[in-house]
Amino acid sequence: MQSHIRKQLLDAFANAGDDFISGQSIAEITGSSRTAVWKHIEALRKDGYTVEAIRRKGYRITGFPGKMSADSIRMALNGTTFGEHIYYFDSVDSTQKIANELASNGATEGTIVVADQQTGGRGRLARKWFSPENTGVWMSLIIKPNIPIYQAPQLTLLTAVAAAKAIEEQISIAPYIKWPNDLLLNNKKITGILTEMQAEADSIHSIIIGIGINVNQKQTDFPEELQEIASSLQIETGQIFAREAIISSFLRHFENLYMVYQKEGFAVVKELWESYAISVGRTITATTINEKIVGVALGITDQGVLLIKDEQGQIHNIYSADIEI
Ligand code: BT5
Repeated sequence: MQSHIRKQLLDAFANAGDDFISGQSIAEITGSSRTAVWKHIEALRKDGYTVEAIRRKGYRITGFPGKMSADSIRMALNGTTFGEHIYYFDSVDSTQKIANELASNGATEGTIVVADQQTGGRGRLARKWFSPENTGVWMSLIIKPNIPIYQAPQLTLLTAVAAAKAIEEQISIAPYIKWPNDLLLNNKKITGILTEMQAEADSIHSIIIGIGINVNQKQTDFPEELQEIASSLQIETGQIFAREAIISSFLRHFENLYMVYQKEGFAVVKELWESYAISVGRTITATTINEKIVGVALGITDQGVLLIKDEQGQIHNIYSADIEI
């Protein structure tokens, strides 16, 4: 579409606000035939606009490029049954909080909660997750796996693999996974994962998977304390990405892996996880609540426990720690 026609069309939509513009009017504005109107609408959609079309009423814009909506996410979903129920918020305390409430109230598997901005985004151990507007994927996914509670940590690892695959698909660079739940590019954190569980007695009711992916931030968008340790897809590639495409890709990879996992167990996920892991075979330092262990990371067990062999040859099982490489 020629740029002056595009501008006239966008101006007309802006003036119409929430009202629809008829196909006839669009034909007049664009100087095209009635049957060519859809081409202009498709051109806008390709540019990232969400255009609602209703027969006999016409068209109106309900979403803008960069500005997400439940509709823009729904339109991007592809090859996944997850995301049938989408709860979208421009600004929210934490998507984990909302998803936990939804799960308590019977939300089904595959329900997602997405926010453009979080004012109280959280990490593990009451840490904060920086979640500014317009730049990242801040999402919680509800799943209801039929597995014993002790296997739940495997889903954090499965999530890391799905996120790594989604990012690799977008930028053609494979991120590294740092045990248990960080994704790194150039040694800087681009994604964090937080898994929470609702369980009764010995059975899992729901698992809420929170994932934060830094997408379109510039380095200066990060607060000082994160400047050295955080990065985004834009910083690493110089490109801007549609967050909807990343959500779609993540859900597709997650669902595929999850199906294999439920049928065949953890082995496939474990192998993939180790192929993305930065630490396997390298000397790392694990700081647990009680001690500091330096040694070679051997891999993970089926329970997602990290194995480190120290200089004396002793093997340590690491359940929870901060890792330095
Ligand atoms: C995590 O915790 O990495 C889990 C982050 C999960 C965030 C998602 S967003 C959607 C959902 N809703 C929520 O409220 N949370 C989830 P942890 O491993 O504890 O790492 C937290 C640490 O990462 C912080 O202490 C900072 O050092 C660093 N950090 C905070 N914000 C960051 C960001 N945007 N990018 C990179 N690093 C960050």
